[in-house]
Amino acid sequence: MQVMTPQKVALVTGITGQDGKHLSTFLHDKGYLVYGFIRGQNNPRRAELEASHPFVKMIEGDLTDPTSIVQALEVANPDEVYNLGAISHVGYSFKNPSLTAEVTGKGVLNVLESVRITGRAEKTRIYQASTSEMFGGLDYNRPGTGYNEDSLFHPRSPYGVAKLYGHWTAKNYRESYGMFVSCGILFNHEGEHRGVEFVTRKITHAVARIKYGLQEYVELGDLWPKRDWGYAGDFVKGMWLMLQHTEPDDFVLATGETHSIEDFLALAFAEIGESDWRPYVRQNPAFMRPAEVDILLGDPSKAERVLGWHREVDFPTLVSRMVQHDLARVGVATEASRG
Ligand code: NAP
Ligand code: G4F
Repeated sequence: MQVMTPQKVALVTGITGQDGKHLSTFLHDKGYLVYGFIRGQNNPRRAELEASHPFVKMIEGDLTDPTSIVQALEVANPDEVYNLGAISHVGYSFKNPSLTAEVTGKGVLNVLESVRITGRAEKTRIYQASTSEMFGGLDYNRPGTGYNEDSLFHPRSPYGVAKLYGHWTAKNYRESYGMFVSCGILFNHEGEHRGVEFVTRKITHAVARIKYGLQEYVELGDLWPKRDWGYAGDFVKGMWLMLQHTEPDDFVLATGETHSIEDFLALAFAEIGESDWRPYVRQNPAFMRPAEVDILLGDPSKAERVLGWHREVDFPTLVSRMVQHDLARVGVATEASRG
């Protein structure tokens, strides 16, 4: 007689975001029933997501509204909750620090407490989307070797501060109630689903439009900061691995390499045959931040050793993939508009 294993159920907040899209596909491919927690009465991203990810069952709610989280838990009754929802743009967080604290910080408390008070503390495993922004880029912890799980935190934005509140709240629920809550301290990860408000996608989108004669240049802020940029598809696998591990814990996911925005520009423009990006870039102070994170470099050795996680996509492949994706997308749209 064949023994059927029950289908696992996941509830993903931030379903319309970059990671929500990658993760829900990954979980669906693994046989999960995926519920997506979606914000707003008439979210403009809902139709797009329904078309690209028809297998996701949507539940409306907001991370600032605990009642809606409780209701989502009652409907989905998940084995795993992935809390990806956040105001995630560092620059925007300086403009709306209070809202960022409510969503990105207190939203984490709302998720944890909702799981606890609905009697799911033992059943439901939780992934919390922590971030390398909590380190702040001041390289006094482990010069040259990269930040790891034991490095000091020194957030440099309202976003980083809110994420640190969420991170410590998650650890507190693990220690106080024995809940399975794991925090992924993820360094920057990018790809074809990245929002155009982030620097990598802003650049690749602009490169494609410049190639098709739709714009002449791109306006950016500071170009010297360095980031440890990986591919989002690799990183969502790491989130899942954290919840399959025997113990809840904190893990850094990173590539172990760091590159400047100028490095990204050079590779992106080379992809369309331009050896010099400078004629196509103008600096605009509007895109500079009151405090900058100079350099982020992560040490993923714990995740590699304990979870068997490894990134697959390297930096040049990431840039090439993003530019080619945008060239194809902008090319199709341009052909269509020209009839
Ligand atoms: P993203 O593309 O900006 O997506 C953020 C998601 O949060 C969107 O689906 C957004 O929904 C949702 N959201 C915003 N406010 C909400 C609210 N009040 N209630 C419910 N949902 C709300 O971010 P991402 O790049 O996928 O990142 C996923 C998570 O990982 C975030 O928590 C981010 O801070 C963290 N993280 C990201 C990186 C990275 O490099 N990507 C690195 C480290 C950590 P709407 O469609 O309604 O706006
Ligand atoms: O692409 P960014 O906006 O990403 P940032 O600030 O590193 O944050 C991202 O990664 C974090 C993990 O480390 C996540 F937690 C966070 O949610 C988000 O996904 O900016 C990268 C760098 C910064 O130094 C910024 O000042 O690019 C610089 N930059 C220069 N010109 C710009 C621009 N950033 C943006 N978004 N837009 C510009 O025009």
